[in-house]
Amino acid sequence: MHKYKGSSKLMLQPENTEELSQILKYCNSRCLAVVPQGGNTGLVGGSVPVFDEVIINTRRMNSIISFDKVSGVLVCEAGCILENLISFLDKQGFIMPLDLGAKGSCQIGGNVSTNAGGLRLVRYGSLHGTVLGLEVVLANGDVMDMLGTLRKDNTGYDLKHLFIGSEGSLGIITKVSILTPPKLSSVNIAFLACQDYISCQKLLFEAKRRLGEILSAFEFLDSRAMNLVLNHLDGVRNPLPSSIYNFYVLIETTGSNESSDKEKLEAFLVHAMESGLVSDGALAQDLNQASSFWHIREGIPEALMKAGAVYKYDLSLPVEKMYDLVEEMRIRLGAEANVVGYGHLGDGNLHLNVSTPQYDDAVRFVFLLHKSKNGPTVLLLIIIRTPQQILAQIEPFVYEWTSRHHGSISAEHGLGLMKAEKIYYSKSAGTVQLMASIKKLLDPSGILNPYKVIPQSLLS
Ligand code: FAD
Ligand code: S2G
Ligand code: ZN
Repeated sequence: MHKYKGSSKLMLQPENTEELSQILKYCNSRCLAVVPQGGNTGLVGGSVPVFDEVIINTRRMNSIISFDKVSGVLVCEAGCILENLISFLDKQGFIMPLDLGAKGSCQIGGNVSTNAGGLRLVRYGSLHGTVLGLEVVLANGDVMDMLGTLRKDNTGYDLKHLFIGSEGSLGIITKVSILTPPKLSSVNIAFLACQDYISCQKLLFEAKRRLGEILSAFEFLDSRAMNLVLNHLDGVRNPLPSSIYNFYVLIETTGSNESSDKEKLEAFLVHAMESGLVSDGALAQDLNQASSFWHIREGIPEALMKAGAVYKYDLSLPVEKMYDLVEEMRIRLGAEANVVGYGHLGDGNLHLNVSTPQYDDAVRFVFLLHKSKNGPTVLLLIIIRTPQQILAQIEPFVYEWTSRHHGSISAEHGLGLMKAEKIYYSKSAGTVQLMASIKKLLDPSGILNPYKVIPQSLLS
C-alpha cells in the first residue's frame, strides 16, 4: 500500500468550530484547496494532500460536550480519538457502537467521514444508523447545525447522511451526536478452526440463528493471515496449536446473562463440532485470553506491513462467493505474491491483501549461462515479473471480478485518492454524475479534498 505524501506547507489545527469556519471562509474566498484530517489512519489516501493543499487537522477539537445516561446519546467534537471515547463511555456503563484496530489514533470525525465499519457492525449496524446528528462547516464557512439527538426526526431531508462517508469532500464535520449502546455484562469470545471456507460460511448461517441477538462479532482469517501474524508479531500464540487449519473464525457474543449466554454459546459450539463445521476451538476463559484472540485478528494489518509491500482491497461480496476471489488471485499470481484473505465475514466484507517482499518499479532481468550436457552453452534470459507487473495482474481484474459479482470495490475504507477513478465499478454513471452535482452545489470552488472520492474530471 503506497503511503502518499503531498507537499503541503501549512497544517492548521483549529481549536473550535468558529476558528475552523473562519479558515474555510478565507480559503474559499481565495480558492485555496484544503484537506480535512483526523487521525490520518485512512487507507485510501483520503487524508493526505495531493499537492500543496492546506491541511486542516481536527485533533485539538477534542472535547466531550454532553452525555445523556438515560438515552445513551453522546455529543462530542470531531477530534475526539475513538479509544478515548471508548474509555469515557466504559466508566459510564456504555460502549461505542464501533470498534476498529485504529482506535488508538482515529478520530470520531474521521470515522463518520469514512463511514467506518469495524468489528461490531454485525451487531450495532453502520454509522448511518447510530449517528443522530452532525455539525458540519461547509466550504464557504457556513456552520450547519444538524446536531440532533433524537432517534426519530422526519422533518424534511435528513441531510446529515450526505456527510457520513463523504470523506471530507462535502464539508468538515466538527461535532457528532451518536447513540451509544449500554455496556452488557456478559461477553464471550470463541476462536474456532474450520477446514474449508464453506464451513465458515455455514457457521455464520448457524450463528445468526442459534446465537441470534447476542452475536456481536463474526470475523474470519485464512491460514496465510494466521501465519503472517505468528511470524511477524511478538508474543502472539496460536490458540489452536495442534495444526495450522485452513480457516479461523472469531465469534463474540455480548449479552446480559452470563450463565445463559455461555450455555447458548457452548451449545452452539457442540453443534458446530458435531456437524463437522468446526475442527477445533477455544472459548476464552478470561479477559486476557479474550484479548489475545482479538490481538490475532486486529494484528493482521500490522503483520502485513511488516511482511513487506502490500496491495489492499476492501471488498463487499456475496458471502458464498467471497473466497473464490482469493483463490483466483492466488492462481493469477502464483508464487510471486502471498495472497491473504480475512475480514468481517458477518458483514460480507473481505479484506483481500496481496503481500510482496517489496515495491520495485525496475524490471528485473536475470541472465543465466546454461551448459546442457552434450550441447552448446546457452544464455538464458529470465524476466522476473516485478511488483508493477504484479499490480497489472491484480488490477483491473479484482475490480472487474467484484463488479461482476455485484459487490462493492470499497466496503468500509472509502475511495479517497486511490480509488476515486474506480468508482464506476460499483456505481452507475448517472449516480456518479448526481454525486458530482451535489459536490458542485456544496463546494462550487472545489476546495474540499480535491481529487478524492469522485473523478476530478467531473468537477473541472
Ligand atoms: P483520516 O485518515 O484522518 O481521514 C479519513 C478521511 O476522512 C479523509 O478523506 C479525510 O479528509 C476525512 N476526514 C477526517 N476528519 C474529517 C472531518 N472532521 N470532517 C470531514 N472529513 C474528515 N476502517 C474501517 O472502516 N474498519 C476497520 O476495521 C478498520 N480497521 C483499521 C485498522 C488499522 C490498523 C488501520 C490503520 C486502519 C483501519 N481502518 C478501518 C481505516 C481507518 O482507520 C478508518 O478509515 C478511520 O475511520 C479513519 O479515521 P481517521 O480519523 O484516521 O481519519
Ligand atoms: C481490518 C484494517 C485495514 C486492512 O483489519 O478490519 O479494515 O485492511 C481492516 O488491513
Ligand atoms: Zn476492516
